[in-house]
Amino acid sequence: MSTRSDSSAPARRAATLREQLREHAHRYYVLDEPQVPDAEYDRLFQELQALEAAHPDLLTADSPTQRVIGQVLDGFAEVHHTVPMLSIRTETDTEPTGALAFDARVRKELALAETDPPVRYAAELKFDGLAINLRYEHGVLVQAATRGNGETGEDVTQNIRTIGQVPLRLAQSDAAVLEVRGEVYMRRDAFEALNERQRDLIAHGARNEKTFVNPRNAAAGAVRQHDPAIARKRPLSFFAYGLGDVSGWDIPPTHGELLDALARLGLPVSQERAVVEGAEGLVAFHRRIGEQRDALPFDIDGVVYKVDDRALQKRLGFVSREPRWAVAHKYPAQEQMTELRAIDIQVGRTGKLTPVAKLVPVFVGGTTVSNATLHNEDETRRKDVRVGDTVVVRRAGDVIPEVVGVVLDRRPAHVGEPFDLYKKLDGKCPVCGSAIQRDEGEANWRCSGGLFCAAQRKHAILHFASRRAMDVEGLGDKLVEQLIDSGLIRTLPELYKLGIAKLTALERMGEKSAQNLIDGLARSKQTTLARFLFALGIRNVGETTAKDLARHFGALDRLLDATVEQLLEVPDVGPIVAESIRTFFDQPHNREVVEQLRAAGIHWVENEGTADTSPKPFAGKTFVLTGTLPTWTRDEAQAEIEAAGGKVSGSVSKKTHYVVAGEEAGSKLQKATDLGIPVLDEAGLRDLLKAGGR
Ligand code: D41
Repeated sequence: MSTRSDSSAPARRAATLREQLREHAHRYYVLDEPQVPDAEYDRLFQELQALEAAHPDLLTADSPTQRVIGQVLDGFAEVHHTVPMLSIRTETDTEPTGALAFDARVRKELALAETDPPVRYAAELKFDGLAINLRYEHGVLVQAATRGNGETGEDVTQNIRTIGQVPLRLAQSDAAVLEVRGEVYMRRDAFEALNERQRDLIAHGARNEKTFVNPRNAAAGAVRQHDPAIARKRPLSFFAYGLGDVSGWDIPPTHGELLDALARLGLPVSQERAVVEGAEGLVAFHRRIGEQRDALPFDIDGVVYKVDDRALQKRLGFVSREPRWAVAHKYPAQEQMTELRAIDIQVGRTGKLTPVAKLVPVFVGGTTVSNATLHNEDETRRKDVRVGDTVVVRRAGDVIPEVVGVVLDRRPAHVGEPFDLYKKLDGKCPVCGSAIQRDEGEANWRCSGGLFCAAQRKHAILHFASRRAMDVEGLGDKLVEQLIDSGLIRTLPELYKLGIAKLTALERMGEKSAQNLIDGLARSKQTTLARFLFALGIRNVGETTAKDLARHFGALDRLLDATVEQLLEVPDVGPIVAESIRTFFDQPHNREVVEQLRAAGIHWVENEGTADTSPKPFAGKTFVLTGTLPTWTRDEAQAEIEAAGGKVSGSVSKKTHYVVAGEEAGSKLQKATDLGIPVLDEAGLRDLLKAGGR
């Protein structure tokens, strides 16, 4: 047995830890793509620190514990910080005792006696983003830089300029130099929207795109994005919390007043802050913000306490780049690792099939999580998530928990197969057994059962009854819920069999409302083929397509048996729509529902659309409506356009012929202008109708 320290068990462990920490730090700082949650990184780091403390001979100069993390990367100009950007000490004890310990330390350093009054603190949020220095000269933003290693950061002025909240010029300040420090972060809604867009791009075959594991990584990626046009599409926010270099400006005497002064200059400062007294005040703030954490629109990983009085701050000074007068008091981590036991498939109310991870329960962001979404098949495959893997779970805000990645280092030998949704379900909806389908360029598999599928029933009935579909008066959200949950109806056609006695047996259902519903149902039976088709909720068949189909086929039976080729003859019906229609009518239960509805007395005049011989001056023209018109509602304007043979689309593209814009028209108007598409107001539309579309 060798006694040399570099082959002992602690030495081998230290080497492994260093290697892992280096790899994780590279993924985190350079690739913006961490593999393990911060909490796990911290655990490894602390283990190494403890090991090195117990065996000082194992300490190496290049150990990650000896380095101030953060690196300057290629591609951006270096910025030397005139005043170094310090770090903040972290209190990892997430209990109130963490606040007590900080107050005790401050009192001790200041040599205060127990009888001395409480210390006053400024308490604020700890935003989970990226520290940035904004340099204003004579009130004008001249430079924005990342923290880097605290001494030297990167010049990211171009990207920071895209943040609308960051003033390019300060309100009433001619200070020669005013450096404002703060955190750039991404709101949770912006993050979700960004990832949704990324998933969509990936589903459409974009190869270089990825999703981000959390808002902080998305923000870091956006700030260091080399193309400012891309940075602009990743909406960031900013909160100010301190100062750097200052000359020609009187710094207020307390931190609380400093934040007020920054807000008056037009800088964003969080409203969630307070000046509090002593340890008790800190504990109360920590608790109050902890309760609000999920409801905040952005992630925080803790709160920050700062001695309020600047004179006291000076007395306290700092040790190894960390001020003694400030501390970050953490909350339970929002990301944790756990083991994936199984992957279930959930059917949503619109028929969307979502893979759901069944996990070994884990405490994340303050609650125990045992299920987490995997979003869709592409996402699951791209991350290569397999049963038996150790995965990273994120739970933040009231968003459903999600699996953000796999810790490949921990993959066991007996891991499961790559995920294959179709194979797993044998092509059938797990709720109703109907065929599942996935359109090209669509990220999600769906159940084609629609009206028949129990998971989609409530949604399908609501859609069926909606104003633009069968227009059943008196049948809303609550009632549908009651009808299904009470078991009064199980399928759509049963709606038309409801009698007054059964209805009045429902809670809060008087005779009058019951009669109203029955009358509403009776009235809805006289309809049009287009409305009926739209009401069926066939995937990809919206109102316009339903009208096209009704006009083209004239009779339901001709449509029921139309081949894909015949469907493709309908103007504006492409392969995806044709396939959806065919799949829908190929399901025996859907045919059955259609027959039962006809048997219940639903009827329309066949060949109504085809018999329409009125002039169609707008034939082949596509319109987009945006904003509020002075007299016509959106529906009325649409009806006028359609009566003249035109189409109304939801989004502006090169194929749009006219945009009709009213009051408060937004991005669609902008896009029309950009593309050089003619823009009409209501009067212009009326003129065009009169002129017959010329
Ligand atoms: O919200 C934050 N992440 C935050 C970070 C904050 N509210 N206050 C901070 N205060 C400081 C000192 C005390 C050094 C002025 C900080 C940071 N520093 C900080 N963030 C990253 C490195 C340092």
